[in-house]
Amino acid sequence: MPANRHECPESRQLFQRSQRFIPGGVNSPVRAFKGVGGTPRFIRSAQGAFLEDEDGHRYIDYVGSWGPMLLGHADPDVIAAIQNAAISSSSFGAPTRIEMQVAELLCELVPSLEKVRMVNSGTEATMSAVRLARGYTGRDKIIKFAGNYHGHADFFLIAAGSGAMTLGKPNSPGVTIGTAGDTLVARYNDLAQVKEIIEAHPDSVACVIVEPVAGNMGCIPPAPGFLEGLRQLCDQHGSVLIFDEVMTGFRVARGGAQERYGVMPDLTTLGKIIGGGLPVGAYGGREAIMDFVSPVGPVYQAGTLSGNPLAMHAGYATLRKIADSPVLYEDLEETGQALEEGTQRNLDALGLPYVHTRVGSMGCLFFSEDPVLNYEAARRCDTDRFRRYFHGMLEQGVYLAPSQFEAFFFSTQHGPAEVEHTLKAQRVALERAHQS
Ligand code: HOZ
Repeated sequence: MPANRHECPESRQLFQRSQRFIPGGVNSPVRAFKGVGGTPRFIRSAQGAFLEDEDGHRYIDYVGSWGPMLLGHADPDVIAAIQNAAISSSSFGAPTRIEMQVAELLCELVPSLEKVRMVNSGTEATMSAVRLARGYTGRDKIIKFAGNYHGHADFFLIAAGSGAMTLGKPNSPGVTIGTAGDTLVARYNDLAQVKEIIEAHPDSVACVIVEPVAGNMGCIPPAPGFLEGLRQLCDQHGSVLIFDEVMTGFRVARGGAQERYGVMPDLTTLGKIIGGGLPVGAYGGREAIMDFVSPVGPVYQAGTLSGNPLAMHAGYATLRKIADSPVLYEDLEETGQALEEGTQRNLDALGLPYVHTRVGSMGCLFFSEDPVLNYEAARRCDTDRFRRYFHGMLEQGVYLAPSQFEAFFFSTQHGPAEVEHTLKAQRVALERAHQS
């Protein structure tokens, strides 16, 4: 194993080979390290809070597969559930007991869910939820927020966050003018603007879709009253309120952001954690709306691998642990506080006025001296300093998302020792990021 994490000959060689057969060498753009430069580390295994790359370097993981790994990697109960399920075949394309149990548990744990439909990814969940909102209201337009990311369906790739923001392409070619015209974009945390837009399109807005905690332009919490205001506006104008909780579901509280902030959407989209690391998505909400979905209602949506038994067993094992532990979210909060306080101490010691956000076990260090409440403010961050900080952390064994415009996530397996190492590394990385 090379002594220096800077050297990664195996990853470099694999990346070169991958680029011959996979666009950009990756299966999701932000993984290519374009936002920070250098060679993406090819990961061969992970355990608990740690990743190991193909060169044998170990890292404390703050990506968590972009959110799903709330319990850490290779949780023994989740692995056992997958192994046991696989013995009985990996797919039936027919109803199963386990998908019913997952649906039951989701409706028990997520306050606004009365019925839920399983799909295979967050993108599928948000895309289907919007189709349902349109079918239910008989309206075409949707309101989304600049810098929110809801997967890659055409009508979401307008002012999109995440990889689209990292690569500076918030509007994708390939999205027709007609499709783009039905997406109305508002500023995150700006209720007055949503009101203006919704009033300018009377009886036309099918839904407002929002990340209740934005996690795809860094991590930006909702301003006080923002979510409540969206609820009111949707009620006044007969629009469906969709919380995209793919990232925040079971992350910021057991019942997601809706529980944490006490605001109930009409529809909720889920993914990531509910699949225990296997590909999964779900959308659900009020029965009256969900019963518009085929085969009960006229809005069509289907999928060969929907409710896949391996994903359902992994998801159920994860959700069961979450449901049964009385202290899981308190423990995560404690870890989060230690990270937050330590980061503030590091920033103060170095006289850096940067902004640190955190909601539950997700957060972000913005290289910005001003508060970051929306897309424009996130865009103004010093991405060059972030790049140096990122590489400083990587060299010291801390794996962050390779973009200023992604959140960090930690798991129940991140304990005091991992926090201590992270904060020490952070101090050094911040110092280095500021050496000219
Ligand atoms: N858009 C995802 C994070 N916000 C990235 C997913 C991935 O690259 O795996």
